[in-house]
This record gives sequence, C-alpha cells and structure tokens, in this order.
Amino acid sequence: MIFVLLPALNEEKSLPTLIPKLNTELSNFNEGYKIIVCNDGSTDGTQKMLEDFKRSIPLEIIHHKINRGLGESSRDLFELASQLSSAGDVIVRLDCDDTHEPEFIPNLINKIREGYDVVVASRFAEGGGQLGVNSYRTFISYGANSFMKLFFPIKGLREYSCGFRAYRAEKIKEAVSFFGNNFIQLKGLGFTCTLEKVVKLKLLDAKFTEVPFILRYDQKQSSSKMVGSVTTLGYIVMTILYYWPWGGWRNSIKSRHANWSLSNDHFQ
Ligand SMILES: Nc1nc2c(ncn2[C@@H]2O[C@H](COP(=O)(O)OP(=O)(O)OP(=O)(O)O)[C@@H](O)[C@H]2O)c(=O)[nH]1
Ligand SMILES: [Mg+2]
Repeated sequence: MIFVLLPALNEEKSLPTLIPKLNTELSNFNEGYKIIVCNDGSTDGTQKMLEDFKRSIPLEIIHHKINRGLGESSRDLFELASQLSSAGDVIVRLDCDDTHEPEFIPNLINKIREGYDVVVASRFAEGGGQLGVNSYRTFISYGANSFMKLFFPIKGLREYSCGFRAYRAEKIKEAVSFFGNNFIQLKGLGFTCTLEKVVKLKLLDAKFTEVPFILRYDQKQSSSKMVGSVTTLGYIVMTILYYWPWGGWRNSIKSRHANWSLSNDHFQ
C-alpha cells in the first residue's frame, strides 16, 4: 500500500487541482493507496471540499477544529499512517499548495524499493530546480539548508527543508514505537518538524537518498503559512537539544536506541 500524507491549512484553492492529479498518479500503481489529509482548523472551504472528494477517492480526513500547527498535524498524520501500514508499505508526504507535483512520486517509491528508508524530492539533486521563486526567498532557503547541512550532516541528503519525501513504513513504525509522542517533539515551533523528522530517523540509522525534483512555486495560489522567525527559533532550539553536552540527542538517542533494539527483536 501507498499512504500519502497531506497537511492542509486553508488550501481550498489548491486542492481541486492537486487531489485529482494525485489520484491519477496513484491509480497507476498496482498496489492499493490511501490519501490522508490533516485539515488543521481551516476557515475556508477545505473541509467541505475534502468531504466531496472522499465520496470518490480513497481519502481519510483527520479534522482539527482548532489550528494546532504543522508539528501536531505531522504527528497525527505519521501516527495514523504507522498504525494503518504494514511492512512493505510506503508513506509519501507532500505539501498541498500545488508546488509539489505528484509526477515525482514513482521515482521516490522506486528508491524505497531499492532499499532506502527515506527518499527526498530534492531541488539540489542533479536535474532538480525550482520555478517562480524570487531571489530573496531563494537566498533564505539556501542559507537555511546550508545551516542544516552544517549542523546535522546526513549522508545522501542536501535538501533539508522540502517536506516532499517518501519513507519506508517499517522505519516510521519503528520511530513511532521508539520515540512515542517525541518522534515529533518540537510541536509549537513552526516548520521545524520537517527537519526534526530526518534528524530523528538518522539517529535510528535510516538510509537516505534524493531524487531530482522541480519545486513549482509558479503554481502556488494559496498564501504562505511559513512563519520564518518561529521556524528559525525552532532550528536554534533543536541545535541546542542535539548538541547539549549532558544528554543531548546525538548521544542519548543513539545509546537508548541500541538498548531498545536489543530488547525488541521485532525491529532488528
Ligand atoms: N495541518 C497544517 N498544515 C499546515 C499548517 N501550516 C501550513 N500547513 C500546510 O503545510 C504545507 C506547507 O505550507 P506552505 O505555506 O506551503 O509553506 P512552505 O512550502 O514552507 O512555504 P511557501 O510555499 O512559501 O508558503 C501546506 O500543505 C500547508 O497547507 C498548519 O498549521 N497545519
Ligand atoms: Mg509551499
């Protein structure tokens, strides 16, 4: 099975374009699929639109009445996917502002089938790029990615800030089982969860690679929900937690995971 996770906040303009494209792409696979959307307190027509799609498409809605942020939405999406999936399944997560084209999904899934645990749709892989991004935004994004690469080096990974990725379901099940509610721990800190996921999975020895991807910012219709200051604060908090000399993530998680793996032969 393929599980596709979509975090959504006020995406009524993009969903009518994205969901049919996604459904067509997923129908080409011979395995079953399910789209899971977390509608996080949207105040526009997102919920109604999703309920309409649900009549004809295998779609499940997690509905938050109150906006809880991307961190809590990601936690709910990944926890539900880990409950519903089995070994051999793939979990794909993308944005629903129509800047992440579903046509890249087959390449992401092929790499999971080759044996990788996390495959990232990357603007920085050869053949990748972006359309419609202004130079200020490009500068900020390159700066943020350089910061992340410097402080959280992961073999095979250059694209840290784009959330369009495929994950081996088994690895997500392991992460949710090991970390519990702390798989995505930095919940009130904007989009930090996108970085936290890869760092936590790296600490569980996940194998990473990238496939080329073109960010279609020229297609973006909904307004941006990224709050740069809060997310930057999140990156700083995470760097401190990771390198903290007394029980920082980089040492404590690795040793706890080694002990946990010994006592959980299911995940070895
Ligand atoms: N569930 C949930 N989804 C959110 C929230 N904020 C943003 N999103 C979704 O997260 C995805 C990324 O949001 P964007 O606003 O596109 O952020 P970005 O891609 O980092 O930056 P821009 O494309 O420049 O806006 C989209 O699918 C949004 O609908 C939130 O508070 N809750
Ligand atoms: Mg976006």
